[in-house]
Amino acid sequence: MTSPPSTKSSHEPSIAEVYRVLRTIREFEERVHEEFPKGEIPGAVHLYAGQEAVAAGVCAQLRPDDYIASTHRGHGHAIAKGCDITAMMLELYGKAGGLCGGKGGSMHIADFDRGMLGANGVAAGGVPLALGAALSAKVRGSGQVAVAFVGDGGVNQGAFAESLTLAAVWRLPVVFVVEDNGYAQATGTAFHLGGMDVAARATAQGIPARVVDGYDVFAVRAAAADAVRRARDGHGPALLECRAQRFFGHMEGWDQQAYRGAGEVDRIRAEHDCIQLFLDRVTAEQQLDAAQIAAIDASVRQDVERAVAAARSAPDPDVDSLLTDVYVNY
Ligand SMILES: Cc1ncc(C[n+]2csc(CCOP(=O)(O)OP(=O)(O)O)c2C)c(N)n1
Repeated sequence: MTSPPSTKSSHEPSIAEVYRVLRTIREFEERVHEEFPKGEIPGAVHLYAGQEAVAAGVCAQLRPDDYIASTHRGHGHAIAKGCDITAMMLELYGKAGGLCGGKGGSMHIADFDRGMLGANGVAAGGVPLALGAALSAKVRGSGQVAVAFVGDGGVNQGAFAESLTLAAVWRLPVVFVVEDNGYAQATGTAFHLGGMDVAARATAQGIPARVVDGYDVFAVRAAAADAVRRARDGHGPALLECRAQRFFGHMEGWDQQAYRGAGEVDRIRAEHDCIQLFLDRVTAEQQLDAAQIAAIDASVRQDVERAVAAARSAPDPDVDSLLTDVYVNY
């Protein structure tokens, strides 16, 4: 059912809820990294660890009926938007009961009930989907907002440039969240973006844009609050360029990172771990104590353990379901 128009930006999650999302994404990704070499997970898997603050900070500002469109590196977005992690894990393992019936895998996780319009194997493929959702929300007057997550490589696709133009011209309630993790596969941004800010491309089209420290969930949340409020109140699109590097290689099974500087990943893990930075701050400010943190950690570990166990023991999709939920039956 469509919610009535509202200028309220979100059900503001508590600090404990934000931590739970950050920790769940990290635990999910580290566990998939451990499980992948065992050979039971088919298809390509791109891990999001290191970038958790972006998904958690942005989705903290969204209503349950808002939309997100994701990328090939989409687990974090799905978790932050509230997708069930057992159903996600089943999907990764290609099992019946997965979010897409076990037919999509990591790069096609979608859950329309949560407003998750899908991960996407096509670089920038989700951006026009978010645009369409925003257009629909505007026409229906529903007060919903759509977020388009896109990588620094994806922004070099024509679909991204065209989407910026349409969003500006039609004043759509869409927020573009560019995740600059420093690399498109193995090509550094200094080369493929020529060292330029993506934010400048948006401002050139009259779209307000900010560069945000993507390791700082509080900074992301504040920037997202402004952008989402603006969109919801009918003032049109905004863009956030969030900078945070990933911990793992481009994709599982192809984890070599020779294109990164010596010690680069170790330094990021030691100095720019968004979860450690979050914990440093919330413990110093006495917003969470050690017992609360330990309880969340233990409960998340159990959830992920249960998800993996369920996925490993679940049956494959029934052969009778082969031709359901697909666009074309040959
Ligand atoms: C249209 C298209 N061209 C090429 C590819 C191959 N490809 C997969 S991931 C990727 C890099 C994407 O980089 P970025 O958007 O920065 O995301 P990141 O992997 O860094 O998170 C490319 C080129 C693709 N998936 N889609």
